[in-house]
Amino acid sequence: MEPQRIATTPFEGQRPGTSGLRKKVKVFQQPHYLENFVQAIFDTQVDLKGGVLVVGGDGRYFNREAIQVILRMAAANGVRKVLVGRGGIFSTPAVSCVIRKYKTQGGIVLSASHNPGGPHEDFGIKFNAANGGPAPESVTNAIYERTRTIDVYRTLDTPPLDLDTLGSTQLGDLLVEVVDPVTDYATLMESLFDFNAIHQLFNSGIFRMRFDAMSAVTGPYALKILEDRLGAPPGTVMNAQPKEDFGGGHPDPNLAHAEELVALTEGTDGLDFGAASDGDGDRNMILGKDFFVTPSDSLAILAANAHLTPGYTSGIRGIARSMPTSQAADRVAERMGIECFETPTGWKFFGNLLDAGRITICGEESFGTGSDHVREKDGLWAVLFWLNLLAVRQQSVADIVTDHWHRFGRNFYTRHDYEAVDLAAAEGLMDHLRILLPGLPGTQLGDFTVTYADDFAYTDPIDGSRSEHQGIRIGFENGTRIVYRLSGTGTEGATLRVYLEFFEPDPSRHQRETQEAMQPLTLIARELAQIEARTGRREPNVIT
Ligand code: VG1
Ligand code: CO
Repeated sequence: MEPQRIATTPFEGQRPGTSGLRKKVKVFQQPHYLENFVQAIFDTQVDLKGGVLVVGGDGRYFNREAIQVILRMAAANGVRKVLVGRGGIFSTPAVSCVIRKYKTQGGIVLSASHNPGGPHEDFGIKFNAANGGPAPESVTNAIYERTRTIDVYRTLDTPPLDLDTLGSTQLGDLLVEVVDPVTDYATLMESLFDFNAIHQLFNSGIFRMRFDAMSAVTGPYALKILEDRLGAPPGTVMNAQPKEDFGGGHPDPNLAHAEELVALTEGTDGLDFGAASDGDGDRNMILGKDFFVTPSDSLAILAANAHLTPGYTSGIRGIARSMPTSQAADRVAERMGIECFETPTGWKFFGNLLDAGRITICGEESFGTGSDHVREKDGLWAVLFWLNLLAVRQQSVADIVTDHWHRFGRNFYTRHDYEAVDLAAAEGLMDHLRILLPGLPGTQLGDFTVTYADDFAYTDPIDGSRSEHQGIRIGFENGTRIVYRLSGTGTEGATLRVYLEFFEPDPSRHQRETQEAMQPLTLIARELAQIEARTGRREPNVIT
């Protein structure tokens, strides 16, 4: 079985974004497109030669074909062993778990996360390093540079391998081991949380919950952990069967896309707890009865209560949040006397801090929370964390959150997304804001005085690497902020994200409705950026 050398030419635009290379399936289906990117990984990540690689994805359309391509190329590029999830399935946090547990040289995750799947929808690929985390910018830049000059890739001419039967097969010099994608991950969760307490909560007969897997990758994980191990009643996991097109929906756990679940938590008969995860299993949404927990609050609450769970009894070392995430976590860190870091958007920026032991818990406003147990955000981990808290504190979700606001004050928070807007218009809007920045400090916008205005740049405290243009921040007194960013995960035009936040110390004002309370700031944000004039959009199309 001689490796073949196939001549190729570079494709434009193979630069990974916030989380890997994401494009329409049709783009990935072009001859050599996927192969070029994969070869660029092998050409730049030299430890993979003779090493072990983990491969799996969220099961979306094109997942299986892509895995066959990667296996043949891994064999032709001298990889010694590949661990692939049965059926080609691995959630993103499970890949991270397996890389770390077996000390492999890295992993390849196939997913476009919360973006829809199917022949006309999205696909994605990303490389995770030996620490289990998404490759840092130095690595993604090297991979991208390689795609610009690539002229040959290596593969084998072999039929597809069976991915559905556990066990090992030889592919040339490569050993391909099909493994159960759930077991190692479930074992890790059991080591972090009080499964007995959660089991008792389910047994109490007075606690009702649903977990919505959104027809995506977490179905098998949630069935095994929630229903089999923790004894939740059958049917607790909804939409548990992963589908190539996620049943036609957006596998995005938010109030707009998880409507069915949200409805189940509302009204007199509403569930006590609702949770959902995204396409690749790294996001989470947490709901109580008639209650939505913002991801920024969730991060702060998990950090403040971590000592109540077995995995974090000795406390946490530090917290990090992405820049647009609310400053609720900062208040917890301050009270606990621990460090708090503000990083650019994207999980890859947490990796060094986690590896260096500077932080234990981190999160993003985009429904992502995680800890040093892996190097990805982790949807089911957050759900189990909340279940553990509910079991120990014997309070409702709403009471836990309200209690937190009483202790720390409330950071009102919302994000407004303007999706699929014209790229040039979106870039023009950001340029316009950049020009305004130097003149803003000291000026009055509505009732607010600008205290700082900048284009966020980050210097990694561990390796000193610098990342610029990570979002426009306009700060006012008392932590009030407007942040503007363009998405780095979309595949059509541009998506403008506007993040709004203000702090309310007065408990008598904590129960206000968020969008209403935010209205003055919303109007300032729209006007300052000339959103309607520049994009033609009066209103955002997704509000979280
Ligand atoms: C979005 C979120 C970001 C998250 C990223 C990947 O990126 O804002 O916080 O890390 O998605 O999440 P952007 O560039 O579109 O704003 V996932 O669940 O797609 O791996
Ligand atoms: Co995701």
